[in-house]
Amino acid sequence: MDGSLEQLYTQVGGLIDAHQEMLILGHKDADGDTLGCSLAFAEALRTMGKRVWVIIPPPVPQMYDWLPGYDQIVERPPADADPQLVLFFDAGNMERSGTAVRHIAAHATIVNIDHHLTNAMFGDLNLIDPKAAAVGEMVIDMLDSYGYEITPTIATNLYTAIMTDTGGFRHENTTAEALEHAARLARLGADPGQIASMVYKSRPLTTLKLNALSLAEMRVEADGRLVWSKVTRRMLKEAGAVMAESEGIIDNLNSIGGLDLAILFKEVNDRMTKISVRSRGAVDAAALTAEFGGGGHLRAAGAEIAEPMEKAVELVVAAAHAALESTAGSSEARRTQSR
Ligand SMILES: [Mn+2]
Repeated sequence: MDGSLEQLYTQVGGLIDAHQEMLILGHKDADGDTLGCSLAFAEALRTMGKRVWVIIPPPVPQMYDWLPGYDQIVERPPADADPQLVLFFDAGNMERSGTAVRHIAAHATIVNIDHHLTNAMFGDLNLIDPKAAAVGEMVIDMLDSYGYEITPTIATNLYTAIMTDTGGFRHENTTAEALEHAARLARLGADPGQIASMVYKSRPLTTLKLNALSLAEMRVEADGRLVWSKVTRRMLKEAGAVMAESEGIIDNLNSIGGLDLAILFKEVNDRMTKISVRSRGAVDAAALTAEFGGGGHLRAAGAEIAEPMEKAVELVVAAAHAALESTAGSSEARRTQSR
């Protein structure tokens, strides 16, 4: 951990000492990292006698309803509360927390704890560590620096954060440090087999049906370097699924050999299309989504585009080809090298 980050952790510790009531905010389309961190940190704060409310923009994914503390997620703080300290975990920008930000008091102090390269630095304090595989790793460091005990339930939440953000310890962000943190959490009571089975082996049939419908319309372009597909409202209806169940489709696309860019288009409504992007080699997923007001990581990013599906496909596929062309040299070199 670098020194300036450690200083910021100490500053946040001072703020926590100075406040009795606080809000924890996650991001919409909540994932294991934002949920695990929010629930873990809330437990630690409650143990210290603080009043804490965890707000996750709805719909909160049901697939995580087994996480310890999930049932304590609320839509807003109670009327008698006036939390003046707000902690964000894993939110690249305020918009990522949707309407939940309405519950922030005008003069509240905002602490932004994140690992996205593209973080908008919206907090009064911004604790950003792009080297952290998951914000879960940063939360471990914070709890350690405050001397908070990592209980088995905190360990379960933080292990889930690290496991899911590394794609089950498979993505490039799976560093020795991430594995060491995970090992420590396993020693403290997280059950790796159980957690993996809750996350990866508990999918409803409707999720697989949606995968099948989406993959059937997969398109391959640029000599196999670009693969894209979509999830339409018609597919959701046909599969009996909700949009949250499309989460794994992009990783299915990204499992194909030889590609540099995988894109999934999700039809929210007539005027809004979301994209998920995965990249390899010299192609930067965050840079591509930034062209459309989005962001994320080098290898995984997303954006919300205020266009109907067809128009979004046209714009993003064109930008994808441009991104691939600008990295053509390095990709060719990489292919030659791997032979
Ligand atoms: Mn994350």
